[in-house]
Amino acid sequence: MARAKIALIGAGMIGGTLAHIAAREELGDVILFDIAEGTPQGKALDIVEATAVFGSDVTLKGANDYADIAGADVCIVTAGVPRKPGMSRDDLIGINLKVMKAVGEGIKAHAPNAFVICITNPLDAMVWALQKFSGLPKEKVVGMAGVLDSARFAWFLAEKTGVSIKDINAWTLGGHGDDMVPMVRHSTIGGLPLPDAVKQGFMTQAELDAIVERTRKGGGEIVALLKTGSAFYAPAESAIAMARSYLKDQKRVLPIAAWLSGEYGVSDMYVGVPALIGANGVEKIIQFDTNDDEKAMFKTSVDSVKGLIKACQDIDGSL
Ligand code: TXD
Repeated sequence: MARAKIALIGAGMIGGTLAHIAAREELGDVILFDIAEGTPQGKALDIVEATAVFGSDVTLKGANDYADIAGADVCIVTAGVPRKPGMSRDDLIGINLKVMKAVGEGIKAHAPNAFVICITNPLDAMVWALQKFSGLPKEKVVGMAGVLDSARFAWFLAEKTGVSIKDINAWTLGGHGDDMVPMVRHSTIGGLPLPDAVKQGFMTQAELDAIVERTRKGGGEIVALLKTGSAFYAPAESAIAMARSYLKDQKRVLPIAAWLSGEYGVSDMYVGVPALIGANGVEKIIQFDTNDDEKAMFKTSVDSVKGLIKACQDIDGSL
């Protein structure tokens, strides 16, 4: 069987890290695409030389022409500009919407059968625009944010309680903004829902509240430390988990930005929900039961995504 072809659109910090992980894992042959000349070629050459050391039978190639992504099985999109300190994700909207138009048209022309994972911020609006610009089926276009936000939530819980990260299952839903919804009742430590973990003394309620708050601001915490860009290791790992589930038909249930048609009371937009990813793309949306508080938080988050979509429509009349 031929090796999978993975096209990485954007060869910046996340794009390069994605290429490195995909190569180490022998997930498939990698095309690293960017408008910057030299960067994708240089990174591809650097990583392909490393395959001699870690022994992976994959090829990597840098590209500035969309023709090189032809027939890709997976496209992971990081093209655009990242946040600088003091910038909100929404400030990026004008610049990155234009980038999504170019990328969507490139994918439509050269890789219409791909499973597309958008990472570019503001995520929930950019994945929506990318689906429109590319015209690909909605179950084949998804956004990565929830896996990352949930990973941060899980790690903060592991650090606080001293329980192995392997035995923590954390979920965040909603949009990828500071009003995302960490699902306290549905997240577990060793199978115990977090409210029960508090009762059993793993942490205090105040400590749990602080972790929820830190999760919401997790992206900004890294931006403030790095000063010249945003997180890239954990975002890349998160997108690879999604690509792997598609390519290997693993049918993992992951929190992703998925197109909703009535689930969670939301229609015709992308928001973070648990979804099963298999060989057909998004095969099922999993619906958590939500109480009034959770519903209200989810609605606030959905409303801010609606605001971003409206801003996109104001900028580009074709949307
Ligand atoms: O959870 C999440 N979804 C995120 C999202 C977590 C972290 C970062 N998140 C966002 O990912 C971030 O706000 C950015 O919008 C993207 C990519 O972040 P990265 O850190 O990789 O940004 P870089 O290093 O600036 O890389 C972007 C590359 C850079 O090489 C540009 O030359 C290229 O994108 N670029 C383009 N490539 C192709 N086509 C076009 N039009 C283009 N414009 C810029």
